[in-house]
Parts: sequence; C-alpha cells; structure tokens
Amino acid sequence: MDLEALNKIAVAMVAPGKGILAADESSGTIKKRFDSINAESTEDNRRDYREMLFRTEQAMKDCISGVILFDETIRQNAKDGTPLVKLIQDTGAIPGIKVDKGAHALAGAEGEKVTEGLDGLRDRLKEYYDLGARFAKWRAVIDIAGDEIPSGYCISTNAHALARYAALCQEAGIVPIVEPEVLMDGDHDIDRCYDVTEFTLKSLFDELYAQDVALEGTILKPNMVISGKKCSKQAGAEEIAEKTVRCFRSSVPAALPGIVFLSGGQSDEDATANLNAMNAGYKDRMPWALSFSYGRALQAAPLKAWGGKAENVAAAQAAFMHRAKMNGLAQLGDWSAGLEKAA
Ligand code: 5MM
Repeated sequence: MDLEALNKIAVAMVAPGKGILAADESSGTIKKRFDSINAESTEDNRRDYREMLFRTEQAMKDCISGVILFDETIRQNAKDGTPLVKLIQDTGAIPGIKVDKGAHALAGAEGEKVTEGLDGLRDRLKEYYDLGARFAKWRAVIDIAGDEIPSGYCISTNAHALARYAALCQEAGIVPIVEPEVLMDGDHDIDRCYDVTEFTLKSLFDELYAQDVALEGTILKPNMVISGKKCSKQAGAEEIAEKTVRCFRSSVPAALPGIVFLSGGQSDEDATANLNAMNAGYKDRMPWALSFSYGRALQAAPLKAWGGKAENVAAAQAAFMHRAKMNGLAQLGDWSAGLEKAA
C-alpha cells in the first residue's frame, strides 16, 4: 500500500472551501428523483442530467473536490463523446465510485440491514481504478427505532463489512470513504442520536484498527448528531454543532484527514447552516477537516430547476452553483443566512 499517495488523495478530498458531490444514486434512487420532476429515468436522461452538473464549471472548480459516481456513470460518455470521468478530472475534481451493492435484510434481526457487495470487490476495484476512480464509497444503514434497534449485532456486522471494504480499497490504491449512516427518520431525540452515533463510530474505528486500515488514507462520511425527523423537539444549529463535535472528538482518531457529512434528508439550508456552525465555532478544537458529501442537499435545487428539460439547463446550473458555493462557504465557517437571501 502506498500510504503517502492515499493520504495525498484524502487530503485533496477535504481541501479548504471544497466538498464532495454525491451523484451515486443507484438505478432505483435516481428513478425516484426523476419521478419527482416527471422525467423518465432513461440512460440518456441520467447522462444529460449528470453531464449538466459536471459542466457547471465554476461550481466544480471552486467548490467540488470530488464526485461519487454510480457504476453506469463512470462508464458513460458526454453527448460529445468525452468520458464523464474526463469532464470531472478537467475541472480538478477527483472521480470516485460507489462500490457497495446496497443494504439488505440482516438475518435474524427484523427491521435491520447489512450492506452487501464484498464478493468480487477486489477485481471490481482494479477495474474502477483503471477507469479513473481514486476513491470509493460504501454506505451502511443504521436505523433507530424504539429501544431495541439498532442492535449491537447490526452495528458490528456493518462495521466489519466497512473495514473489509476499506482494506481492499487501500490495497487497490483507492481511498475508502466509510459511511455508517445513522438515519434521521425516527421520532428519537438528539441525545439518542448522539448515543447511537457514538457507539457506531467507536465500533467502526475498532474494526478499522483490527483490519489494519490506515486512517491517514481514509475519509469518514457520517450523519450529523441531530433530532429524528418526527421528534417533537427539533435541535437548532448551535446544539447540533456542539453535540456533533463533542461526539466526534470522543470517537474519531486525529490521524483521519477529514470527515464529510451526508445531508440525510435535512433541508438544503439546514445542511449548510449546521456545517457552518461546526466550522465557525469549533475549528480550533478539531484535528480533522470538516466538509460535505451531499447528495440531496446539493442536487434537490438543480434537479427541480432542470425538470428534465434542455431549455432549463442554465437555471439548473445556476441553482447547483449556488448550493455548491453556500456549502463551500460553510466548510470555511464563512456562511451566513444573509448570503442565501442575497442570491
Ligand atoms: C446520492 O445518494 C447516494 C446513493 O444512495 P442509494 O445507494 O440509496 O441509491 C447515498 O449513498 C448518498 O451518497 C448518501 O446517503 C448521502 O446523500 P444525502 O442525500 O443523504 O446527502
């Protein structure tokens, strides 16, 4: 393993003022997104939509350090025949690839899931490296429901799989993004989210250590510590920032170059405001860079503006530019609500 090379990629993924565009929606998820704008999810439409994002030059150059792609997209060419991977590289961003095969029912644990995709992964990683990927992503899904879910069994099997995936990535010269997502769908309060997130992160870093994964060449993609969507008491940005930073300081080793949050269903502006509150209030107390790897919180606005119509490309690119810029500012702790309104 060339740890120096892996570390260089990981550090570039969390460069100041930049973050990651998660454009790795699997076929089912992108169909749902397209359904919401009444657009058909054909191979050409998916290509056109993603090409439009990657050709938003200023957003890509100034605010996006890397793009997570789906298997179909890493093999696709733009309308003019240029590989989409090259479009991304030409902006200075790093192409990445989702390699997990989704979350499936966990045997003997009703309502819980384990992520699959380890079979044949060594060979797939070799191919993805040749196609240009320099980082990868694997997402584990941890639900919170009542007192019994998540079980220790669910967390440990997912942590074990994440570490196996990460070790294989590093062997292939690819930086692993490890994504243990504690879902924000329930009615739990922020303190329950804190406890589950802390337990999950500690279990994950134990497994990464046990399986010899070099943290200097790894990026973490977690949820923020946040109230469940259906909780009657919703924590604000200051409380989310304080509890998220406290939880991560107690669970995430300093050797890790960076943490890139998922947005998890937060509104666009909340995802930006919460990231900003952490960077504005706690930068000097954090050993790692704190950034974004948003899917919905970067794409909801451009997707809506596009609406599946070629005549809306400029408006959609403006919407993407705006969200990328707001999140780039939040990475620096320089965002304010006034900047949203001024746009
Ligand atoms: C873009 O969505 C990603 C792919 O999801 P599926 O495998 O379910 O299709 C997803 O992994 C994403 O990278 C993360 O959940 C972060 O996205 P959000 O929308 O939560 O920021």
